[in-house]
Amino acid sequence: MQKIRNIAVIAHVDHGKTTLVDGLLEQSGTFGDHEAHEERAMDSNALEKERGITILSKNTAIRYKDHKINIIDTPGHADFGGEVERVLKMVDGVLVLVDAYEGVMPQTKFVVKKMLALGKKPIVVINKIDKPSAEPDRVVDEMFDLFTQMDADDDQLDFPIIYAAARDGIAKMDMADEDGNFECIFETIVNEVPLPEGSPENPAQAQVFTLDYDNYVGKIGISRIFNGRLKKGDSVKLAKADGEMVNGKISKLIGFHGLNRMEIQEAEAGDIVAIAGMETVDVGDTVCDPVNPVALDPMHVEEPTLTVVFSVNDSPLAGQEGKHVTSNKIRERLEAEMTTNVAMKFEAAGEGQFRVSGRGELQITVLAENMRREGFEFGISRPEVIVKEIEGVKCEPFEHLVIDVPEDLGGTVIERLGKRKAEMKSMLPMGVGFQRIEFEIPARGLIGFRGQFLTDTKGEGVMNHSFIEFRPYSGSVESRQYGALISTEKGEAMAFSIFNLQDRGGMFISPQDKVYEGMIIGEHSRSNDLSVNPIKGKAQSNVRSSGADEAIKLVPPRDMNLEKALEWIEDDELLEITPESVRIRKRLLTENERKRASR
Ligand SMILES: Nc1nc2c(ncn2[C@@H]2O[C@H](COP(=O)(O)OP(=O)(O)OP(=O)(O)O)[C@@H](O)[C@H]2O)c(=O)[nH]1
Ligand SMILES: [Mg+2]
Repeated sequence: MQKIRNIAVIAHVDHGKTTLVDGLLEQSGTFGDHEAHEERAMDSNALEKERGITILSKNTAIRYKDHKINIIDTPGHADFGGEVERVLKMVDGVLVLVDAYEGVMPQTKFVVKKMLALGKKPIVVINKIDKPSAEPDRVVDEMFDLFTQMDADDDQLDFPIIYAAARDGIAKMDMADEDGNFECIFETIVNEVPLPEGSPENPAQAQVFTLDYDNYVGKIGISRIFNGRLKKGDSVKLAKADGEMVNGKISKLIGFHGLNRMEIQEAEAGDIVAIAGMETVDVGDTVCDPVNPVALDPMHVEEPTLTVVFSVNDSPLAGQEGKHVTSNKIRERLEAEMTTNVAMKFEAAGEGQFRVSGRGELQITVLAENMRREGFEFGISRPEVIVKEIEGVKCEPFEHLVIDVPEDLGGTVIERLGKRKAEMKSMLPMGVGFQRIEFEIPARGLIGFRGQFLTDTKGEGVMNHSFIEFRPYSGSVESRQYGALISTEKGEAMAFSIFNLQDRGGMFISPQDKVYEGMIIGEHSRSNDLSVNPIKGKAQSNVRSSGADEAIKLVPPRDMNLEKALEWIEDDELLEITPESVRIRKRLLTENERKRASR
């Protein structure tokens, strides 16, 4: 039997997980000498590369001495927290990274709590010790406090600590030591992470934790083998979540090594492999011995907290920029998404409307962004939190929010959050003139807050949040303070009219942009909506009155990308998303309709 170790790398967003995995691949010699690879090699899909964040967890394997180490890199952003929970079931130990300056952040708490509850063996990596502001000792204390608060058992509390600068390939067991390489990380994994339980001699049991798709072999289930052996060509039973047993056959077994996948003939208990051949495979299914099929515990999937409605685009510009615009196409695409993305849910919500639920705005914008790149055109409504009844009480999701702000701005932010029903939990100086303030806040209060926060802190504030639990509903929260500037006309925006509208508020459009009646072209500087005409040209007689006429000075428009626009809109507004544009509009396009509806 092979000597296998299975680990996951978990942490708050950006604390350096994927970078550390680069180092593990590199220093174990898994990348061949001449094998070219990019930075953060595991972030392989286009949106991950562009945004520099991990969206999907991915696994790889390295060899260290005579050990095989299967490594699963996980996403750190709270919206993808559901992935982490699933992955944790597949491993026996974890590397918990924490930034040597930022310390324990909301998602650190989230992942540590899950990891401890599942009884995994932690190895703490204090990363980015090269930062001038790093305070590794403080961060170690924070981690101890966190583990204690979260009821770690004695063995878990006795965690090894590694200090690292993952980006530079440096690690050591003591801050006072000379900088070393990742040898100490490999050794700690091999010595501390338990060998997989289970035996190759038992009847086969493998659980699927991620789905993949391959044009040649179809649906693939990436699975951890808990017992027995799997061979190419084997007949198996697939145990579904509802208890049904489906007959299947392993048409291909795929093994992992570094960034490569290769076909293998056989794999056994303890290993992580990809299994092809079963079109009905879902996350959580157990691939079992056909004679003695015993399902493993079903997988708990985190429930969604946020929902938006995707709809057929019915704006006056509909169908001009997208390839896929019909209700059927949108439905098919969403259905396809849900077969691999288990953290999201979808249901029809009326004619040409689909309710899509997930863990947060980023998760939803990632889906929308992928769709627009594939040529889709559609509308999206304002995100709403999911409200549900628990023991007869109306409840809503609450989040743990941590903000780092310049000291003199703390007051402003606290006041602002108070109106959004946030409760302050602690306030600490962070050095370099910053304060860290922690809150608990209804998720509803966070919708649309980020933009305001960045304005209030002049872009210097940092905010992070992560789901805590459903709690009793907390009454109304303050939402957007400013009204919209709404176009009354259809046509192309003119520089002259934009120029004249600039002192009414911040513009979202540039000259020559297409506009229509009911489209929102900017944010009013007051709280009410204002209808304006953005296509009025300068009267002929004035054209040459001043020499500088052509050079009207326009303030650059506010960049309303998908995320910002989604945060910004209110209930009576919609986003119109096409491969080329993100427009904001009123649901009801004419002023008359809006007046009638408001009565
Ligand atoms: N100074 C410093 N920066 C680092 C170090 N390790 C990683 N970084 C940087 O931190 C940023 C985030 O690194 P990633 O590896 O993408 O972090 P991650 O934890 O995988 O992020 P998510 O997957 O999005 O949660 C990148 O800009 C890295 O270059 C380090 O040791 N020192
Ligand atoms: Mg990453």
